[in-house]
Amino acid sequence: MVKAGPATQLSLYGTEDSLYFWIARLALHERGLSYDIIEMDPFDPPLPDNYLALHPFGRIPTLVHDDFALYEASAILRYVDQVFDGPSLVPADARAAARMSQLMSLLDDYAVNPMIAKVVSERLFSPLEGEEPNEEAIAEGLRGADRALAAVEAIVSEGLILNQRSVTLADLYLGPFIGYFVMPPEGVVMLRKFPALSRWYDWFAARPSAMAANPGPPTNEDK
Ligand SMILES: N[C@@H](CCC(=O)N[C@@H](CS)C(=O)NCC(=O)O)C(=O)O
Repeated sequence: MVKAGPATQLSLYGTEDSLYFWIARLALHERGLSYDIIEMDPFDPPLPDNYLALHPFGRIPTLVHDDFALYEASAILRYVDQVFDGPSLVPADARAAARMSQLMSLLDDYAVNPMIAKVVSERLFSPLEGEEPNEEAIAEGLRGADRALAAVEAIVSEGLILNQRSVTLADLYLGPFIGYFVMPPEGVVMLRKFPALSRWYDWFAARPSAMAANPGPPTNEDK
């Protein structure tokens, strides 16, 4: 295990207004690591060839630790957990560990599109581009979000993970999804339907790593 210091260099490529960049930053803050942010905006192409050499799909984030480059947020979280000092972020219990993997995968597959690509992008990011939010997309996103959050509520209620006792990769993954989702008012209203998840989020959002990594609502100045 190592602590990032003079002998070890950590850089995170990405841009602040990004879900997966926020997730990766959370892991670094959770471990109390110092790191450089190298600004890379995938929504402002073309990306430089030296970045595409690190991430052939041209997305963010990418973590570079000394001579080791790694993309995919879930892989970054697992790497940071294993390499840097701190309490394990993967449960020892097989069922809790499996539930954690399930949660991360369900968020990627069933929550990004409705919650982030539809509700958050349309309500928060489109106006910054001078575009009217697509209300139909938002309504469809809210229906999908309801279904995804009901599944998350069941997992929180079960208590194997997201139980406010120990932090796992599931907490670090879920936090930014909910953090973005409650930036528009529709998200705040919907979250209230899910009491266990709401209690978890109140606890999570007050943790120092969550507060340090939260980019806040996007503004025109970020553009
Ligand atoms: N599976 C990837 C997803 C990364 C991703 O989609 N990042 C977004 C920003 S949150 C991105 O780079 N989008 C640019 C694009 O879609 O072209 C991961 O876990 O890192």
